[in-house]
Amino acid sequence: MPEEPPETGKMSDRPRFYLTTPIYYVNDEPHIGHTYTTVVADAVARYRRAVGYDVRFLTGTDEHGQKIERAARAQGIRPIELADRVVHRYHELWRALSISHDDFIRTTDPRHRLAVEKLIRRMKSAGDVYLGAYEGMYCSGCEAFYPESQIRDGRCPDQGHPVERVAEESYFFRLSRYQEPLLEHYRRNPAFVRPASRFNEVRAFVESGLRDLSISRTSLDWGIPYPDAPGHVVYVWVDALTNYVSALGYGEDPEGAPFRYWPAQVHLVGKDILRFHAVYWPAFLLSAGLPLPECVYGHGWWLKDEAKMSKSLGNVVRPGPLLRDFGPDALRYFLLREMTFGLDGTYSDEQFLDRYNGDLANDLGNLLSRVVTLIEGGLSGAIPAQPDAPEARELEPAAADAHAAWRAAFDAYDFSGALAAAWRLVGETNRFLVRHAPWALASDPSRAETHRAVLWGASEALLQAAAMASPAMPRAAEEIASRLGSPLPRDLSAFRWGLLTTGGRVAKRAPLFPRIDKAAYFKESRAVDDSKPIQPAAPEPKPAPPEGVALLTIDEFMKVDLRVARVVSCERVEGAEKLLKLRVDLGTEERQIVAGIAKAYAPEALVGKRIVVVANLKPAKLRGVESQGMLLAADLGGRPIVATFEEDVPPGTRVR
Ligand code: ME8
Repeated sequence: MPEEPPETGKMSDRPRFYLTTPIYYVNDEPHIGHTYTTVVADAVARYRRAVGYDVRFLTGTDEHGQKIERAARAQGIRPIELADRVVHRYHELWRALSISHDDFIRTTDPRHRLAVEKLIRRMKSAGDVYLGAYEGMYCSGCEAFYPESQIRDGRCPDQGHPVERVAEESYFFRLSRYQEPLLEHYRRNPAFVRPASRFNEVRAFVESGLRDLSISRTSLDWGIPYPDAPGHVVYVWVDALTNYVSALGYGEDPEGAPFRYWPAQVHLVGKDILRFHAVYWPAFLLSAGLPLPECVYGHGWWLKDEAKMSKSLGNVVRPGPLLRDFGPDALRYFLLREMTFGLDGTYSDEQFLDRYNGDLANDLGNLLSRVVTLIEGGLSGAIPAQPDAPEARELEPAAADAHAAWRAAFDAYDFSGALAAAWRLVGETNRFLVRHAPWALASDPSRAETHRAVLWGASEALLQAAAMASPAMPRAAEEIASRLGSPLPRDLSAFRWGLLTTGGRVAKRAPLFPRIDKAAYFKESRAVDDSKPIQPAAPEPKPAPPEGVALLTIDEFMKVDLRVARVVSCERVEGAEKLLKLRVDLGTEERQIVAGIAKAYAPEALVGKRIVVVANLKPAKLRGVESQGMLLAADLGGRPIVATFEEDVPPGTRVR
């Protein structure tokens, strides 16, 4: 059953819904795993707004700790410089994907530091903090200690990252005290952790006994100074988890003041970090006297080649190429539709294209073109008032059913189910058109009313489906509504038949989701998955070029995709004295390029420079290192001089 529609009225009367994503580490650029949680959160936020909630949606970045410090050192820059650079990428990506967050927290924000200090002081005054010494196996990949018994071959049990022995003085949080209070909370709140199978794992972990938790580090500078303890910085997970309240002003509010939107209705996280959210975070909150979130949802992983995507395995799929080739709504749709929320899912280019062609180009896109063309041809492009003929209501029960199923599924975090409900209506509408064949009715004046009713009914049903798709595909939904000459309905709390604007004019435009020829796509385009570029097919044998320098036609020249790229980082290739390996930003994606310029350039001299790259060159390996393009340089008697720009040209700009 869908939740009761909340009462409408003044802003403050609306029920609140505070939801969060994890804050992402800034040691690496976002991949589709990070994209997934944020797209899910955005769909939930949009859905809740549409059914009447006062929504607060938070995302952000986790910028302190050893992991970030090391990544910055490897690039020869300060941690804050790395953070600023990667945060910029997150902002760009969220904008490109129409993410509607209300706030973006960075753990380097002053407001955040105040909140962390306040939380620690509260835990201390509760008698839950003491000074001790820690010796143990630390995993900087997970930023967590593990018991020695769990270490296999020097690697952590959760994700297989290398661990190292750490011994230092540390402040401890009395986590052991919270074993019973946590179990009690779990008993009283059976939906505190979802899905239920993961709740069982969390419960079993707590039942097996909780050890006190080290919450400060002395071997590290890159963190929030631990209050009143020079030389200590706050353990990065205490720091990170506090973001959920620091963004609400916890640190800035006077002691004890209630702060708006807390507690959260849901923390959306991947299953990799469920324990931090379902055990440590509630224990900190209990200690600090704050209410606990209503639910922590630990979703599954996107796998590639049967493994979780990770930079170290080199199997990540980045959103850039998918966005470039298919647009934001196709990517959002795929992520929400293809994965059963809570379970793991496997990414493949093939599946992406199948979903795109099947659901978007065929089912939805064709319905839209059909309806618009029929109204243009048969009704001079104007949406009539709802006709009296029964065909105008024929799809109403299907739409009402779809709406009810859509609400129930969204309330249950079943995004695939919610979209399936909307697509059932799309399918019904396509069948309805085939059944009534309005193209035949148009020529029979005695059936004019039926003709109008069929076209009106199909348009209305399509607008209903677009509204249901809107939390997942906000731009496409707006576009569909606009092509039907109606505003996209904002209030979706209750089903209502008759959303179309009478007199609205339909607009015929290019296909919303043009069909992609799969074979040609794989052959011609760069890979959907840029972690493993699919090699273009071997070129056709060409006639031998004429002697001397051949003249090119403009079309031939334009086949070379020259782009401005910004050098993000650059290093020597071990064992190859001529080669430098560059990471370059191409606007929509990053690439690795290997160039034989090491004798002429120190790696750091190139970082930040804008260069010209051949972006559609077949990837090649140089000394075993993959190069995904080529940079342009003048050849001055064997000395390369890299082509650069004097002006600040945005990465990705075409050069011709
Ligand atoms: O853990 N499939 O940050 P992080 C699905 N800073 N989701 C994935 C994924 C995959 N293959 N890979 C990553 C951190 N994610 C901490 C969090 S919160 C207070 C601190 C998503 O950059 C998923 O939500 O490693 C996962 O929990 C998160 O990205 C981890 O991001």
